[in-house]
Amino acid sequence: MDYEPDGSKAKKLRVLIYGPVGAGKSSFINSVITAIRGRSYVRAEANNARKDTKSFTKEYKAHKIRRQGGGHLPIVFSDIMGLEDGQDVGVRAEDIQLAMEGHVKEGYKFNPTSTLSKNDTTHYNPCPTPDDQVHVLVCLLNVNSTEITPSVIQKMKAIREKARDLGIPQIAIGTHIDKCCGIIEKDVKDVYKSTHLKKKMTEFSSAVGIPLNCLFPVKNYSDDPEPKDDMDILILTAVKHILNYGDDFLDDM
Ligand SMILES: Nc1nc2c(ncn2[C@@H]2O[C@H](COP(=O)(O)OP(=O)(O)O)[C@@H](O)[C@H]2O)c(=O)[nH]1
Ligand SMILES: [Mg+2]
Repeated sequence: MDYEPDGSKAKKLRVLIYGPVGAGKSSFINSVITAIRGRSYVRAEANNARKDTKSFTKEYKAHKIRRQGGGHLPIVFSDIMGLEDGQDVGVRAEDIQLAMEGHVKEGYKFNPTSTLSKNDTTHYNPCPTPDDQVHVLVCLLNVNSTEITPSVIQKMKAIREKARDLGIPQIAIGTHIDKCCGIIEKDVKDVYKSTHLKKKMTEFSSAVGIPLNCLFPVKNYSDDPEPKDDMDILILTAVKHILNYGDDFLDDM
């Protein structure tokens, strides 16, 4: 993959992924790396304890993608601790805002009960450069999670509004489409034939306030890590839109 952001603005495109616990954020990052590199990849720790509702990814970490010929692609994906239902649990919307502005240094462990303080000089970056700042915000949801609780919706709304104020483009990705209906479970190629998925995506769109044309269905690599073209197409379609939106944002910077 040859991608270069506008180097006069930023050396790499920074993509921030947020969403509820278990939505498939870590799996999505692994899936992108698998699709780009053409071989299975497991690094961003995906949590296999399906009943677990507590967030597994706690540290703010940027995942780089190694280039075939050496070095890294100029894109980094940050996966953050999941949004959880209720006060003082999961990542705080305020911390996601700080991350978008580039104030959160890598390695910071999100604290559900308090927002990163300016006085925490080890983790707070007082003067973020355009490289530290987030260029695309990605909202990730399991398309089958019918009830997103009002408190999670509220947190997502706060994040979206902050991104809008900062002019950061936003897209949404619907995961677990294979568990949504038998047609897709049998063959991911038939993703656009499923009226059930269409209904789910429409509900998702209105729940998070992101238009349908900015919402992409994906089946993550989870049980079977072997690369497959039909899965890669959906994953890379989402990536292509992320890059396009990121470029538009850099243009406007
Ligand atoms: N069937 C299926 N399982 C998925 C998909 N995406 C993620 N998973 C599984 O869902 C669980 C939670 O995923 P994870 O990436 O840890 O979610 P996170 O909390 O958002 O980082 C794991 O068991 C994954 O293997 C998907 O598209 N389809
Ligand atoms: Mg995770």
